[in-house]
Amino acid sequence: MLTEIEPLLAPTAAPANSTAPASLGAWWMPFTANRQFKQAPRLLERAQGMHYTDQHGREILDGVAGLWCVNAGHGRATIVDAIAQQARRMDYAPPFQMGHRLGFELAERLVALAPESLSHAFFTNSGSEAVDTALKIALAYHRCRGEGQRTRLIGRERGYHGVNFGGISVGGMVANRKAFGALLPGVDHLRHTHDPQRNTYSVGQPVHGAEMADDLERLCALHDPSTIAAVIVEPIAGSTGVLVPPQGYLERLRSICDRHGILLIFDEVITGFGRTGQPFAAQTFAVTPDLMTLAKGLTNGAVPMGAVLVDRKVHDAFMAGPEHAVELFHGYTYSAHPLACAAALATLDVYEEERLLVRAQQLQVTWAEALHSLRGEPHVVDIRNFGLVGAVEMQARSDGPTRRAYEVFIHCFEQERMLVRTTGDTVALSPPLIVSKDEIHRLIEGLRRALRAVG
Ligand code: PXG
Repeated sequence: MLTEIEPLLAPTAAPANSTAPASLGAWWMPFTANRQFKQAPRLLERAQGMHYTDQHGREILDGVAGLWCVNAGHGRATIVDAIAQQARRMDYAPPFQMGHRLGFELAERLVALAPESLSHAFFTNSGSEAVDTALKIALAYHRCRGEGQRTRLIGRERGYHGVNFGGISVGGMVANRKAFGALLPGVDHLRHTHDPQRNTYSVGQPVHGAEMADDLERLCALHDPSTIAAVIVEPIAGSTGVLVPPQGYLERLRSICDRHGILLIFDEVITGFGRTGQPFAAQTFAVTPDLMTLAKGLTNGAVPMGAVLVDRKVHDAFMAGPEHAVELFHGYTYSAHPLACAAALATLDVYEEERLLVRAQQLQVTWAEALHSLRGEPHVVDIRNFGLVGAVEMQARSDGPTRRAYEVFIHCFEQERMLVRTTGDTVALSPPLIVSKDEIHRLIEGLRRALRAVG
């Protein structure tokens, strides 16, 4: 049933130079209501700076950095040039028993940016692959050390770790799991950290809830810690609607892992590359994981790429066998793809030259004040923020969860000409880190009007 949103959807006539496709039939689109979308498609044609241009030539303010990835803004000339030049110089290089300069340079740059103990980088092509790679490294690490009985993986309710089998097994978003069978065996989940009774409208980290990390002790007691290989969490849970860790929570998780010899994996696919005011959330929260997964902002979204950063002791444990032996039977045809490496190196240059990885520190007060000014607007039941990420949670409407949020999304796009992201009945915002204070206010005022407009 589309009736209540039809008036918002009426598309303006396509201009003569529109490149709208002849048919929308064959592309089975990801995480999309395909039939609904194809009745009234939203097509993007160009992107520059803080804006997309849609098929009608309308400028759309990007409130979510594409999909949490275009941290330096769109169409950065140096990134585009680096990709083009690399495509001409060498289109592809096999990464198995061969290498190329950019892969080594990028790995060095990444480990230099990360907490000191993370000394090596393994390249993948997406966040989902980075997660499955990290889980495999964790399992293989314990086996290398003669602790092959450590086979259990612990995730967290409401966690999102991509869509591959490992990632959905440790993930805790029900819709992403329930259709896909029994998933990996030997997985368990910590309770999530959302606590609306105590923490609604927290500005930054909620005060209450460090003790929720003790749920890991419960799982250790249940399974025996000697069977647990790793715990994976997002420092700030993104996809589920921006859940900021309670003060002291990550520290406590770290110390419980240390006590029991369990590896701690931070999935920084969203929180990496400046979203929290430091290069990585591990630095912002001063808690260092043993493995860290990255993607998205790594190439500013320009070429698919992911990575796992690995603690030195974990890496070195693999290096004990004979030198002619492959240490890790894992990798992808496109690991360290030259175009992705070129894009990532140019992206890191932009981040550094424009000090974008710490820019959220300067903007976070403006951001928090603007977001929390939505308190009291219709439907709003909670507001959460950290660095340059934010979420406005709405009451679900009686005709079903997600319907109101979808209408807000459509209203923002069609009337306010801005792109936001919704999950459940939460609107999430994570603008490119180049966002100006004026653009922050535009986003918030657009969202305010949308909240007032929807039923
Ligand atoms: N881990 C985390 C923490 C993520 O947010 C992935 C892994 C998977 O990355 P790839 O590159 O395989 O998509 C993600 C991806 C949303 C949304 O709900 C978030 C993501 C992807 C798509 C939609 O806004 N995050």
